[in-house]
Amino acid sequence: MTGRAADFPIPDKPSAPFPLVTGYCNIVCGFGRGSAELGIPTANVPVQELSKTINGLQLGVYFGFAKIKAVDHEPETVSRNNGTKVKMNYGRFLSRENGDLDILPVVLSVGKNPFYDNDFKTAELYIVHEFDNDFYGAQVKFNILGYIRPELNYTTKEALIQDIKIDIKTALKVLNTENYKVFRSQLAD
Ligand code: ADP
Ligand code: RBF
Ligand code: MG
Repeated sequence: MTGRAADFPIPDKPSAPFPLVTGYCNIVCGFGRGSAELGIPTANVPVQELSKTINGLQLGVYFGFAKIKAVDHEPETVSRNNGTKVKMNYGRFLSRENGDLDILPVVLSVGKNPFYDNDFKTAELYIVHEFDNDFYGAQVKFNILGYIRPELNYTTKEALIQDIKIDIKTALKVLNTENYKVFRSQLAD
């Protein structure tokens, strides 16, 4: 799981500019490709809601912890740019019993998704947890504890998926070490 050419060495504890922590950010809809095409859903957050420091990070893959909360709002259906519809449930199905509200490991992609030819930057979080429902319109607060690799272009969808799976493994391994685990508490209220 180590040794990909693009991997950066991960220090044994977060080193500057990390840790970075956000406030609660809105979970908005993107193109809907994460789950549909890659089988890896990502909660998209507007980059304008992120700090200058986070926006100044190089495009690539990062890891940390995240915590989601529901927003008190009536469900609403919105249209994507491509015309498909998304039902925003504002997190009303999030379940404490299922662990959905826990502080969870996250891999974060800050990039322009060259594989999909986007010309704008997105910040997307894959939260390492099985949710029974989506949670568009809910909010997420997260920290960034380290950097895994730069954003890459891929010739196949399978190669992108495979690399994301390696990112997830790498993140889980590091987040499980004492010097990183302690930063879960940054997200406790
Ligand atoms: P979009 O392009 O609209 O972001 P995705 O296919 O990436 O579409 O799906 C994202 C949605 O899936 C998230 O907004 C969230 O509501 C839901 N979701 C379900 N499980 C997860 C997960 N483990 N991590 C992130 N989002 C998840
Ligand atoms: N997209 C890319 O084009 N290149 C990447 O290197 C890349 N790395 C990613 C790493 C992770 C951990 C995640 C969650 C996503 C990554 N993506 C990457 C973004 C992917 O293309 C995106 O999630 C889909 O376009 C759905 O929005
Ligand atoms: Mg997404």
